[in-house]
Amino acid sequence: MNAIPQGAAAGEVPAHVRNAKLIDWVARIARLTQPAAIHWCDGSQEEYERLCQRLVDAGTFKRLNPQLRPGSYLACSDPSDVARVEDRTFICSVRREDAGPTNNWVDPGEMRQLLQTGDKALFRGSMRGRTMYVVPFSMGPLGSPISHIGVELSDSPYVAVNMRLMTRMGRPVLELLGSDGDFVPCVHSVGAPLQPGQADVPWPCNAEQKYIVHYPETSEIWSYGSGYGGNALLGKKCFALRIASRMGRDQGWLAEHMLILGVTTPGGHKYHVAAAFPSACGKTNFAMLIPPASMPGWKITTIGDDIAWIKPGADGRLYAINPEAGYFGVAPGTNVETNPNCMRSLERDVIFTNVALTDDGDVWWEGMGPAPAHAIDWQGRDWTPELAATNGTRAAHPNARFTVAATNNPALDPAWDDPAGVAIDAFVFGGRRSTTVPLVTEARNWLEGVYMAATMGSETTAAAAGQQGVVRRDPFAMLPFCGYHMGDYFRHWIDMENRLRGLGSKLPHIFCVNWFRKGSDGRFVWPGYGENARVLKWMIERIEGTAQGQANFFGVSPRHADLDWSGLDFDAARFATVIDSSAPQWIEELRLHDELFARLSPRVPDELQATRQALQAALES
Ligand code: SAT
Ligand code: MN
Repeated sequence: MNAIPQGAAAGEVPAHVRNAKLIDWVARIARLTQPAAIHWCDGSQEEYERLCQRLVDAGTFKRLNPQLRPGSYLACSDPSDVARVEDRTFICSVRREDAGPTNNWVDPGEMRQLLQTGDKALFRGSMRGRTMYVVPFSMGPLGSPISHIGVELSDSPYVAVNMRLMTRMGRPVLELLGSDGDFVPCVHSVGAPLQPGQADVPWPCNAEQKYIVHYPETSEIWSYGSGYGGNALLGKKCFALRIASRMGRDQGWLAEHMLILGVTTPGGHKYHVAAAFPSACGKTNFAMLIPPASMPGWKITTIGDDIAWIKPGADGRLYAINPEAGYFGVAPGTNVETNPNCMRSLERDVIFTNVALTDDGDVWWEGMGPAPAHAIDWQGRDWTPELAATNGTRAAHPNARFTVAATNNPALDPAWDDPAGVAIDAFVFGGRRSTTVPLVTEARNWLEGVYMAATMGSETTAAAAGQQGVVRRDPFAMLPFCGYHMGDYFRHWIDMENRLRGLGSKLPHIFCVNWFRKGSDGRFVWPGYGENARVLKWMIERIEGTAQGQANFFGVSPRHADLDWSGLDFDAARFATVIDSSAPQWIEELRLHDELFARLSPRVPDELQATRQALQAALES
């Protein structure tokens, strides 16, 4: 056995690391996983470049043409490791009921046996032949009262460089941690130890076994077998949503799957909107949206594109930070029309994963623009438009991603890194629904808004492994990300109303949107993207008390005349097809709400059951 003696692991600790708990934990994980070396990340540019070069040498990265895409790389993953694996994701709370029926649960003792303590535990020796990177990171602005620190130990240099773009990472975090600061421990292994002399592959992972494991009571994360996205960048979904949602419930705050944007009106008033959509439903596009030319004076700025941590302030308003410092967005479909700010963000210093490589050393994906005559697809094969037309081969994987620092975004909000956060004026909830759900509806009160969010449905996308395009209930867009019982999560949201009212505050407005209604021809009716600014404008004017709407059996929606149509040809008849609520469809929809509530029973708050009954009565009358 080439076990690392305790002294060796401890001996590699840089002098500036003073946190005893951290030093001890790193030594313990090194004894368990047996890496060949330990690298403490300092987060510097020099280190980033050195690790990227190591990835180039290993064949994981291809350096892109520095004239066309300076400082950028392409990684192509193993075809078996391309998305989050929800069926391999576990919430190991002490009691099964606390994980709830929407999470996979295994007894924590049993899981620890399987991963850590048993003779054949998966992490035992799992880093042999590899370097273990110690990645200290802050989720949120350094030192913010809303932020938290984590440390990820990973045997993947791809993870280390991605974490540098996605979080505030390195030495400043260790300084903040000091000698006795607390952190969330995150252990990640690709699960592909190397025997002496064994050659590595470009994308090591474990095709047989994957475990994405959370212990919510002790705030620990253990991830095994995958190197992709949310499975491996543990600050993101694992910490900032699953672990943090549980921390927020216990401590009185919210960890949400929401973008945060700033809207400045022509009158110079600034509002902040937090919006929840499931993965790959356009959160990044919405967060970077440019209003159409016909809306002069309106300006939208990005605070975050995926996750929000939100805390009540002493004034009773909700203050939000983006815990992340970069974007891990879907590349396919992104172009100068759908998201010009994003395309500008991607001009340099980007890590692309699973897009195609063009012959001039640049990247391409479906929906980016004119196809190249020839490219190498994400699986390393020749690709031409002719081949694609004959056998449907995709150049980029549908869940292909870019990783880029937030500071690349030309629309970045000046307050994006403000430790105080921004005060939220509105929540928006949206799913991908080809029928039933109107373009926009405002909830008449907090409870109605919570009901809308709790019963949200969405058609599944390529962000998660599994069947695509089927409607599933995705409450608050948190179905795969809530670290505790979904019914208790609804209760936490309902209770927030009294907490805020007690502090004497005006509550944020709540809206429900659906950009994805389809016509009888199967095509999207609403143009979406930049035109969504019209809907946003209506929301802001509702907050200001100037816009009109019409009460439905459920909330308030605009009539055609209530929206600003200047510069867009979208007549009342077409509008009707995106705003209407068809009674037969809603009767079916309410039945699906019942199914969700039955699944979560007995922990569904009575208030939501009562709202459900009231909706039925209103629909029938
Ligand atoms: O792979 S991730 O979980 O980071 C992306 C997503 O699902 O939104
Ligand atoms: Mn997401």
